Amino acid sequence: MSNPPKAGPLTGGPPRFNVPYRSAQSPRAGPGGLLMSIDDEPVTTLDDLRGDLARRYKWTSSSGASVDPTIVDADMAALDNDGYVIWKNLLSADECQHIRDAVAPHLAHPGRNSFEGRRTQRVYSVLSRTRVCDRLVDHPRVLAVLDRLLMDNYLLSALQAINIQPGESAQLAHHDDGFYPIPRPRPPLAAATIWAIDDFTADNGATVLYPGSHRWGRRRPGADDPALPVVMPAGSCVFFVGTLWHGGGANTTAHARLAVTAQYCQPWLRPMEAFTLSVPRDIARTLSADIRRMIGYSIHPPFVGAVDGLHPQRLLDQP
Ligand SMILES: O=C(O)CCC(=O)C(=O)O
Repeated sequence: MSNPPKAGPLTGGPPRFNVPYRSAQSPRAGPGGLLMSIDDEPVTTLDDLRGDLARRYKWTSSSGASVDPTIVDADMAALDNDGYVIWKNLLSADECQHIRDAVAPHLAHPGRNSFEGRRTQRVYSVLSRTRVCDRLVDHPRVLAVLDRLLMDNYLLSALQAINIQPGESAQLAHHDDGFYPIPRPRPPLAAATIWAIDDFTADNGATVLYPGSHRWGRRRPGADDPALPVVMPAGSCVFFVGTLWHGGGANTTAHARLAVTAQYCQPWLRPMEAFTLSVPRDIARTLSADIRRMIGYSIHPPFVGAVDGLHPQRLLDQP
């Protein structure tokens, strides 16, 4: 898979924005009140707008940097080849139980259509309800791959618990970045994790993947395309690129199948869930730096995501 270029979309032509930096023509006060010379002007070409202009909120590396690069190389090779990678047993049995206990009170009505699942319960806005899924969202193994797959300051697009109940039929196959109207084939604009909180079996609703389908052009899965149910024990995670065709499986057993899915997208796209609206600021202040950055307290250079011309993190610094 060819990674999207790590450059911004500003590629030539005159700027159509008012750059909120003072004129390069006159000296100006820099950090500590020192006068800065014209040589310190950070923006003299459009290429300069692709970098980190923040003076106060510098980029920090994600916790994915803690993962051995050779492990990430192998994950990237699997994603390139198959479109997915499975990581077994990342969560303990206790962690899965905590997630079950925290999610259970919110499992209410079934889905409103066959895509959500008429016999499937979904919990949205998970970040505003419980902290038990945070470790899934910012798991270093996930971030290490996202750090290579997407551009800096990629965003969390969705976080849901999905409980597929007995009698549910297979979900319509789809790919998760399909609602962005950019034709295929193309690099992924997004990526997804699905965490098994219960064991995933071939007949209890395990996610069904179409290996290699991330490379397809306009075609959809047909009856002859090999489909792979992601059979994995509770605590495991399947990571796949946004171009991979997949769907929730049918549950023909007598027991529900609980999963948590966290989805991520390029920093210049609109996420599925509006986390800056759904997560109150006093909760946002308690989140990890990785999650804060991914729910929108970050900038896609030079200005995407700004609040009143400033870095959105400033909102969390105010009382
Ligand atoms: O629950 C699953 O296994 C997959 C669900 C899914 O792909 C979706 O709802 O977009």
